[in-house]
Formats: sequence, structure tokens, C-alpha cells
Amino acid sequence: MMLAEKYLTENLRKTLNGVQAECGFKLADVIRSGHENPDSNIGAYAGDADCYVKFSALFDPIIAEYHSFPSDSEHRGDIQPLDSLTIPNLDPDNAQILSTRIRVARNIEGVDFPPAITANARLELERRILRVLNNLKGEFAGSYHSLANMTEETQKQLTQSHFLFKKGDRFLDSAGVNRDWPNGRGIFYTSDKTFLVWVNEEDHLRIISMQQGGGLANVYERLRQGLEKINEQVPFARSHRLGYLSSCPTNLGTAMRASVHIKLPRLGQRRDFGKLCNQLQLSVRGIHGEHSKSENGIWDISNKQRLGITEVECIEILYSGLEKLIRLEENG
Ligand code: ADP
Ligand code: CIR
Repeated sequence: MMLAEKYLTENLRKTLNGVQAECGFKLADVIRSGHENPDSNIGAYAGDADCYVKFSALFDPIIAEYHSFPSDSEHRGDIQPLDSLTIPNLDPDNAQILSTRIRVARNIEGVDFPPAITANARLELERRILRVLNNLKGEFAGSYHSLANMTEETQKQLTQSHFLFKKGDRFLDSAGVNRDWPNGRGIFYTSDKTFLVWVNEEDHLRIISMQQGGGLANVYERLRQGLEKINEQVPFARSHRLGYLSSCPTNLGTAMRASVHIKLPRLGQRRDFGKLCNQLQLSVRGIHGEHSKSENGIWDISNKQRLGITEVECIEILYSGLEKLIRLEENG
């Protein structure tokens, strides 16, 4: 059952009626995506940091259930270096893992999140972020490509190769994230496309590190360093209790999704495959991102929980879950 529906009792609806967050979001705005898409898992989005305060009576139980994070707990993330000895390459022969990607979502402190931001504020933010990105040096230096100036062909090619986002699906559309598309959106990447930043998609920033094969520790370390360079120049929206704040409550805390594209032709056909991954604290997606399908037995497997655990723990959960999946795939 959709979590927004599950926790929005008649009494709570009455309590929250008339409540308004600083961005102007009322209850109807927060739950519009779930209302218009009854098959939502969550069904609620935040228009700014204040939504998590003003509508906490709704968000808190949703967050508690999704992240197994009791409402009286505090996030304890802090992006520390990883001990690469504990996370060796799971697939050194590149037999099963095609590629590894880790992204974090970030929003800029004091600016409305994509579900609520105005067209002008979005453009202004794009300019501000560009100044930050153009300042990156060495292995993080790259170039920015605005969506508005991109040919359809390039856009298609970058999306097919898993680098660029698609226009938001119906869930994001209802949340208000697609307004004024494609203005103010774009992608920054290094020449080898191993460090990328999405600008003004579901969150102000999606900071991404990716490469071919299963080198999880390498991908993590590149992300950690690049993220630090960006954060030296711009403050991220963060709360003591919920960690980094994102438009969708599933991305709070570390806001980290570490994933691999992995071949699991046998296991992926099992009827209990989704359940099995869930038990391992893993999420399953198709190979073109959320709400897409698997192709040729290849799946996108990632850490499910992002809040209440550290970034290193996100990686460890993915690592040990993948070890089990690989063993099961081989031995049935
Ligand atoms: P997000 O990861 O930002 O939540 P999506 O699930 O939509 O969003 O994925 C974004 C893009 O990243 C998609 O094109 C998806 O195929 C690609 N992607 C995700 N994980 C990997 C991976 N391990 N290797 C290559 N591409 C990936
Ligand atoms: C939903 O509620 O299903 C969409 N708004 C997407 C939520 C995040 N993704 C997910 O739970 N798999």
C-alpha cells in the first residue's frame, strides 16, 4: 500500500489542512504525486527543507517505514574514506558485473527543491552551480551541457549509454519536477565520463561516479573526493536528524544509491527474486533506471536504505548482498 495513503489518516488530514511550508507547499502539493498515481510506493514529495518540518507528522512515519528509521533516531552519515581491502573487486574478470555507479542527491541550502522552484530561480541556480562546476580542477575538471541546447540525437545517445537522465516519469511529472522542461537542466561530465553531475533533475544536484566493471571502491573514492570539492564551494541542505535533504523521502540521509548492472540470468527469473533482494536490503531496477525493465538478464541492484546508516555502510550492504546473489546465481 502507498505509504502516503497508509499514514494520512482523516485526523492527520484535518491537522495538516491549512499548514503551509516556506516554499508555499500545502498538503495537496506534498501528496499530489500519490493522489494522481495510485500505484505509487511512497506518493509524497518535499518542495523544500521546511516541508520535512511542517509536514513531519506525515513524512516521519513514511521515512520510518521506508528506511527502517524510527522517528526518534538521528542520521549518522559522514562520507569517510573506504578501506578498499574490505571491498575488493567482486568480479575481477568482468564476467557478471558490467558497470558500477554511485550517486548522491544534493540540494542547495536555502533554495526551493525541484518540485517547488520557480522558472527564474531554477535558471539562477543553474548559473550558480555552473560557476562551481567550472571551478573544478584536475581529474574533476569537465564541461557542462545544457539540455536546452542539446540536439535530440546527443540527448538520446547520452541517455541510452546511462549517463543522462530522462524527462521525469508520471510520478515526477505530478510532483511538479518537469515544469519548464528542459530549461535550467543540464549535465556536467569529465572527458572520460567517470564523474558526472546532473543539474536540476529530481534534485538540484545528482553527483555521480561511474565506470565499467565492478570496482566499487574506486568509484566510491572518486565520488567522495569530487563531492568534497563541490561542497567546499556551495552549502548543501541538511538536517541534523534526516541528513541530506532530498525531494523524495526515499533519498534522505546519505542520499546515496550505489548500484551495479549485473548479469543474473537464472536468479532474475525466480518469482521470489524481488523478495530475496529486499531481504538483503537491496533494491532491484531495470537497466534504464527506475521503473524500467531488465534486458538480457541484466539488473540494476542497489542499496535500499540510505538514512540512518553511513555511506560506507551503504557500500558494505551492497557488497555483501551482491556476494550472496553471485553465489546463488552460480550454485542455484
Ligand atoms: P538514480 O540512480 O539517479 O536514482 P535512475 O534509476 O533513473 O536514477 O538511474 C539513472 C541512470 O543511471 C539510468 O540510465 C540507469 O540505467 C543508470 N545506471 C544506474 N546504475 C548504473 C550502473 N551500475 N551502471 C550503469 N548505469 C547505471
Ligand atoms: C513512488 O512513490 O513510487 C514514486 N514517487 C517513486 C518513489 C521512489 N522510488 C521507489 O520507492 N522505488
